[in-house]
Amino acid sequence: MLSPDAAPLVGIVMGSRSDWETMQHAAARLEALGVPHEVRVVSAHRTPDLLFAYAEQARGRGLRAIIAGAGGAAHLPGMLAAKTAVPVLGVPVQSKALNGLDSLLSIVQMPAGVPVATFAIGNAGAANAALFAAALLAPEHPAIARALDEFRTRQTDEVLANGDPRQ
Ligand code: RP5
Repeated sequence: MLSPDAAPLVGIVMGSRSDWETMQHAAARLEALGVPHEVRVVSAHRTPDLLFAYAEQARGRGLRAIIAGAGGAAHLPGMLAAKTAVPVLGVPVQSKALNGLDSLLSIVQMPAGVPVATFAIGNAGAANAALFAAALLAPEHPAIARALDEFRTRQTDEVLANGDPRQ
């Protein structure tokens, strides 16, 4: 187990506090797997200078992945990826107006040369981005690799043990 005080390896950022309801699922997964992480609101539109500073300092501060969630005109993941080579995992937040299709299309359609790994809309995307970040870290962090393997085994066992949906 990595020390809870260890420097963050993963940054979870989101365009607004209102995205936390979704992005908390990423934080919960990282917490459960013992992955040191930080959580910040960083808006592409409302705090662009902070976005640039965050991206520019990410690698030097030891971040190995950035999970970026945003909704609507979701420019945060793409702009982070434009400013850092640290892998950016984009989570489309489910918007009220268009159910997150706007967020998904804003995040996924990056031009060649500036990649963002794009996940499912909403809670599942946030959870999977965290699991993916843990998988990226696993080769260099045996404790994370073990936690990830145990999670997968537990998940499989639970499904196998509850195969009859009538019970
Ligand atoms: C985006 O606008 C945020 O990522 C959020 O999903 C959406 C709405 O933001 P609020 O108006 O709730 O702050 O930038």
